[in-house]
Amino acid sequence: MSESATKQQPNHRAGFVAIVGRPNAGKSTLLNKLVGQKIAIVTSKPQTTRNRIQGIVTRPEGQIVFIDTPGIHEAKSFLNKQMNREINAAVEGIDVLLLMADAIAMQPHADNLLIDRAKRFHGKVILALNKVDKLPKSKLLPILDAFQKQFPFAAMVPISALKGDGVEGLVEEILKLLPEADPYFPEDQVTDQPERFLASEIIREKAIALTYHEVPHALAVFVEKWEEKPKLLRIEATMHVERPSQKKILIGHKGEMLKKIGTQARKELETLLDTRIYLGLFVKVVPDWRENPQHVRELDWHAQIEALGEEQALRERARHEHEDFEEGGSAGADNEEADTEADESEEKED
Ligand SMILES: Nc1nc2c(ncn2[C@@H]2O[C@H](COP(=O)(O)OP(=O)(O)OP(=O)(O)O)[C@@H](O)[C@H]2O)c(=O)[nH]1
Ligand SMILES: [Mg+2]
Repeated sequence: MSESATKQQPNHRAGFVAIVGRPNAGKSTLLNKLVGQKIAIVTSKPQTTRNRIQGIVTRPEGQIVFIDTPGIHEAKSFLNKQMNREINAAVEGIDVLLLMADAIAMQPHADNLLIDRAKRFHGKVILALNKVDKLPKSKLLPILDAFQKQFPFAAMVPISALKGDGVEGLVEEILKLLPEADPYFPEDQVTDQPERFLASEIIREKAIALTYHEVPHALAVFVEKWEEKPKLLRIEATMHVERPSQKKILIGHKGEMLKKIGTQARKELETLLDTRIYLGLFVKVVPDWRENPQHVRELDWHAQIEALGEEQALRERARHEHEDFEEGGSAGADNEEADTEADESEEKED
């Protein structure tokens, strides 16, 4: 990945940085603040982020490609295991590890998980101590001191991801540690996340914020239709939950909750995508989807894009083989590529 995306400057630095921390530490909030727009959803509930997302920060001196990750947690369900795999994938091949700790929710066990991550990484690690806007000043030094004793961080930066305090200082510390390289992305690109996926995430964010109890963790959103017309973008999405009781909460009395989620999501998406939007929302019960590998995989847009790429490559190959055949050859006569998948039938509750 050394191709120049924009013109190179002398001493220009560039590299990849994963933001790792426990659930609710403020990783996605920092990513949004850094890129200057919302690319990752943020809620007050832990374990919101499920996929790794890249956020690209370009400064005259260099470019940092940040990778937001799901919070470090114990893996219980298949979904949780998949989220941990996302963290591992994010840390692979990065230049600097950015550990994020929540200054107002210090937990010894969770912090050990953080330090273990740092120890397993063979490169420079920076600590960002977040939410210092809520921390009494007298407590700051003892916390930093405790972290310094546990691991030799290359830098420790107190920040408020929410307010932006300390965030530019953090960018400077990171840039110092990156190798000299050309930028990886054009300077106006802020994320690698497809708009379709962002839309499903915004819907999920609104639904999580408006509901309670077990709904947030049991919720998955799939965009089924994406039709771009000259003056209107038509989106249809289905929210999957695990139980009829959760479906009831999402729909609400006379459909009021569903309407609220839809309106909030539509308004935000209209601003983000700068177009008028029609948003159709549906709710479906898929019992225990979090334990279903096939279903969990469908949530991963990296896997979806890869599958799409493979599908296209297969189609291309089939087309070429067909052309060869028409030109008189016998290639492709015993093509065994066509793999028929079992029909996935899901329970639908109405
Ligand atoms: N006071 C304060 N709150 C913050 C700050 N940064 C994030 N928060 C809040 O912390 C909560 C969690 O933020 P997220 O950015 O979703 O946290 P996350 O680390 O991405 O969480 P997961 O995706 O669940 O792992 C939200 O309610 C944020 O508004 C901060 O600097 N100060
Ligand atoms: Mg997050």
